[in-house]
Amino acid sequence: MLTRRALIAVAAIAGGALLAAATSPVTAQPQTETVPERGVYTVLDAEDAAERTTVAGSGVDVLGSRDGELTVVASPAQARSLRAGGFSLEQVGDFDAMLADRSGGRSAQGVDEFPAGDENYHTYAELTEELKATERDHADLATLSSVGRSHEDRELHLIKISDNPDIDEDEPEVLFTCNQHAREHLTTEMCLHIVQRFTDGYAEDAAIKKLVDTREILVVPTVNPDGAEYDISEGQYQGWRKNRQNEGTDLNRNWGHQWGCCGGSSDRPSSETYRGPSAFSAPESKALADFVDSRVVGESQQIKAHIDFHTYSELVLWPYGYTDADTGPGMTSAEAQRFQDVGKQLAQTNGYQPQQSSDLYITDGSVNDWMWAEHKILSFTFEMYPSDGIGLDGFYPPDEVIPRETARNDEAVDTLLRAAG
Ligand code: 0X9
Ligand code: CA
Ligand code: CA
Ligand code: CA
Ligand code: ZN
Repeated sequence: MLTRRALIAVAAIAGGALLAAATSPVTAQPQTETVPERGVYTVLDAEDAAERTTVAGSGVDVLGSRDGELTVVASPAQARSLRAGGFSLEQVGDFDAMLADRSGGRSAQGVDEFPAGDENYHTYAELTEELKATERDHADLATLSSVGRSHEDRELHLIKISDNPDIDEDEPEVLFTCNQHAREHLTTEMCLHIVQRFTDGYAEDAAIKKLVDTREILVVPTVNPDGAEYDISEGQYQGWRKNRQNEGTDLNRNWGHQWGCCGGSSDRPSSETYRGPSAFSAPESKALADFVDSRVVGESQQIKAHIDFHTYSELVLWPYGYTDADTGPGMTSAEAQRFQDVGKQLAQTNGYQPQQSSDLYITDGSVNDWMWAEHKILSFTFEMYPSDGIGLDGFYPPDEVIPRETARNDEAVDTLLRAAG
C-alpha cells in the first residue's frame, strides 16, 4: 500500500515531467492502436478513500463511483501511471467513440440542440422560456430574476417560489442549485421539476400549498449554462464538465472555503478538477456566493438549507469534503451528527446511499463546504441516477427517465423544506 501511494504521489507531484519520461522512446511500452486517447476504465482496487483521492488527484476524469469502485476517463499516459502505481484498471471503452455512439448519428438537429431522441431535455433557450412562462402563469407564486451572469454573459436565472413572492417575508429560505457540472443535464431537469411542482401543484395539493406558503424556495436551475450549451454543441455530446473560461474551471473546486488546501483539486488548467487561479475566479461560483452572502439580513442568514444536484452514483453527501475527519473547525460533533441524521433521513426517501462527502474521495473548494463553513447552511450534494454505468450512460440517460428520476426526489425535497423550519 505504501509503495503504491508513494509512487502515485511522486507521479502526481512530478506531473508532466514524469509522464513525458514515460512516453519517451527509451522507456515507452510498445503502443498498440487499441489504447484510446480518452479511455474509460473501471479502477478495481481503490479500496479506501485515501486511494480514491490518489486516483482522483492524478488528473483523470472521475465519472462516477459506487461502493468504492471508480469509473474514470484516462489518457494512455495516465492509465500507465496508475497501473505502475499498483492499481488495476479494466478498460470498458473509448470515451470519444462512446460519445459519438451515444449521440448516435442523431445530430440532425444541429447546433445547440439535444440529439434527436433526447428533446425532452431543456436547452438554455428552452429553460429560459419555461421559467418566463412559469412567472407569467403564476405571478402570485413566482418571481424570476438572476444571481448574475456567466463568463459568456448568459443570465444565471434565479426563480423564487412563495406566497407573496415579491415581498421578502420572514420565512425560512431554502436553496436548490443544479448543473454546476456541464454534462449533468438531468440535474437541470431536477430543478425545473421542483419549480413546476411547487407552482402547478399549488392549487390542488394542500401539502404543497403549505410548504410554499411557509417557505421561500429559491432555485438556480443552471449554474453553468456556458458549459451545458457547449456540451450539446455540434449536435453531439461532448462529455464536458467545467465552465468555459479559458480551458475551463471546475466550479465545484472554486469555492472559497479551504480552496485548494488538501489535494482534492488540481492547479493544472487542463485537469478536469482545475480549481482556477484563485477562489471564486469563476464568475458563476462568485455570483452564486455573492447572492448567498446577500441573504444575510440583520446578521442572520435567511437560507437555512440547500441541495446542490449532480449526477451520477445515487448518493446523498454532506460536508466536509476537504477532510476525512467527521468534525473540524466550524463543525462540532453535534452538527456532524445532524448532517448524518438528516442525510440518512433524505436517503431513506429516495434509496440513495448516505455518506460524508470525503468518504468517497477528498474534494476541496466544493460548494457544500463553503455553504456550511461560511453560513451554517445545511448543505447537501445529491448525486442522482444512475447508481453506476459504464461511463457515459451515467451522464446521458435517455430523456424517458426524466419524470421518474426527478419525482424520485420529491419526498427528499419536501423533507428538507420541513427540516429548514
Ligand atoms: O466531484 C464532485 O464535484 C462531485 N461528484 S461529480 O461526479 N458530480 O463531479 C462530488 C462532490 C461532493 N463533494 C462535496 N460535497 N464536498
Ligand atoms: Ca427519448
Ligand atoms: Ca412568502
Ligand atoms: Ca425572507
Ligand atoms: Zn457533478
